[in-house]
Amino acid sequence: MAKTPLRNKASSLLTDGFLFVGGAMVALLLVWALFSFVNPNPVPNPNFSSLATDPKTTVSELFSAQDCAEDTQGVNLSHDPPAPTFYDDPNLSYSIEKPIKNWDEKRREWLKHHPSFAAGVGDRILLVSGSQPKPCRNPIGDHLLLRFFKNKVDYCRIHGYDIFYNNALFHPKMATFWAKIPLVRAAMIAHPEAEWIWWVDSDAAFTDMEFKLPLERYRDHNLVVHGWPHLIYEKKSWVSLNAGVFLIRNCQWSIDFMEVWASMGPQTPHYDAWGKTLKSTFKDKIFPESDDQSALVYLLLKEKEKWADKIYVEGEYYFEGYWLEIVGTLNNLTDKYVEIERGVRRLRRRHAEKVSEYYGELREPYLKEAGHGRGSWRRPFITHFTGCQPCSGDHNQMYSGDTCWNGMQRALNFADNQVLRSFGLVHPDLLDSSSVSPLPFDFPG
Ligand SMILES: *[C@@H]1O[C@H](CO)[C@@H](O)[C@H](O)[C@H]1NC(C)=O
Ligand SMILES: *[C@@H]1O[C@H](CO)[C@@H](O)[C@H](O)[C@H]1NC(C)=O
Ligand SMILES: *[C@@H]1O[C@H](CO)[C@@H](O)[C@H](O)[C@H]1NC(C)=O
Ligand SMILES: *[C@@H]1O[C@H](CO)[C@@H](O)[C@H](O)[C@H]1NC(C)=O
Ligand SMILES: [Mn+2]
Repeated sequence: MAKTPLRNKASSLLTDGFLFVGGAMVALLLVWALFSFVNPNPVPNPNFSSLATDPKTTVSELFSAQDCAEDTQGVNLSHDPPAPTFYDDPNLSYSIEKPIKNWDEKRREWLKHHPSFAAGVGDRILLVSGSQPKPCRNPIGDHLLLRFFKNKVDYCRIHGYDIFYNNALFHPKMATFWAKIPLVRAAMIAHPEAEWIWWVDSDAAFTDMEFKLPLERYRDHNLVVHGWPHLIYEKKSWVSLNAGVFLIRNCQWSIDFMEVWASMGPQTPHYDAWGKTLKSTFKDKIFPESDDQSALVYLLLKEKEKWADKIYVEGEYYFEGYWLEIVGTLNNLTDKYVEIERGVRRLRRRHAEKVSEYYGELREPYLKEAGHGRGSWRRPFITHFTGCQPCSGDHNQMYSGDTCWNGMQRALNFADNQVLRSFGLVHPDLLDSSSVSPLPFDFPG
């Protein structure tokens, strides 16, 4: 069943934006080409021979064997001492139906035995996503899911995050939107080295490859969702937040919270009763089944004292954003970013993909005026295709299939252009993923 998005102003204005894409990209290419002639400011040529005094030395010989035994994060992947940990306790279960106690202590104990993971543990993120075990009914559904998955892999590679994409049902009765809860819970146990599990729906795409979660802001919270407090507490709307993207801390609080959250799910004898309760609580909820999103809003409303102080309702930026209000702005955003780069030579410097975060930070001062979220000219962080149902094809009837399809193409190609740039390519037409052009680079004159 399709979830109805909150703001459904299907404006025909948005489709006008599509016409501008080709023009904008041509302009972008021209600007890049022109850069080579206009900026006289030289960056010193690197001395490649200074890499090694002996030019026959290979790069790997420059580094010790010990460096090579560690992965890029400096963690030891071949160390698991015999001292027992929670993994050796036969009573500990991955199942959402079996409670876990003292998880924080168990995690800490594991980290003690795996000291190479201790450094940086507070910021370590595992991104989790997934889709159904079977082929999609929509003939192009699997292609779309592949591109959405590729987009997540790109984002994670650029930021050094791990990713788990799942196609198995972790609880036979918890399908569709309930499937993520037992999966996230199992991911916590499988990844004690990760402080955060970041669930991102399969129909959501990163559209700002540089932006990083402001983890410092969430220091005192355990769950982060995108939403609007007045719609939760005053309007009592089931779409006052979106449960398709959330960040949850790997801790006992989260294990307990997910147990309560899951208790409204289809695996319980109370499922039908919860459906009625949720439908009567939220006047705008039209379908009778209990769903994960209404259940989450319900817990915020009815068990506020118990949970709300640890739940951060993020409304400042597109922690996830409704695609229909985003896709029409993407070509204008491209222009804005080109305009910034035109004035700042170091932002245009060719660089290794691995150091992309550095260039993201360099860009920040020039985005100060951009704002965040709706109406901003900053790249939206995550664009969520709520209601488009790429896999089944059963999109919400308030949009045409073409609107969904074109929107996904534009967002995915917009994101891909940020990735391909490190490989010297660009999609000149956001609506045509098969077209690519070489990206002219801007070398010092
Ligand atoms: C480049 O580095 C090598 C080795 O460090 C040095 O001998 C050489 O003089 C350098 N060349 C230039 C142009 O700086
Ligand atoms: C990783 O752990 C293994 C097994 O304990 C050990 O032999 C190896 O030296 C460790 N590697 C590093 C780089 O510390
Ligand atoms: C596992 O659970 C059983 C039954 O609840 C209990 O008797 C046993 O002591 C537990 N074992 C451990 C290692 O905690
Ligand atoms: C894009 O920019 C043009 C020119 O500044 C403006 O007229 C138009 O309204 C913008 N479109 C959107 C969707 O923001
Ligand atoms: Mn979704």
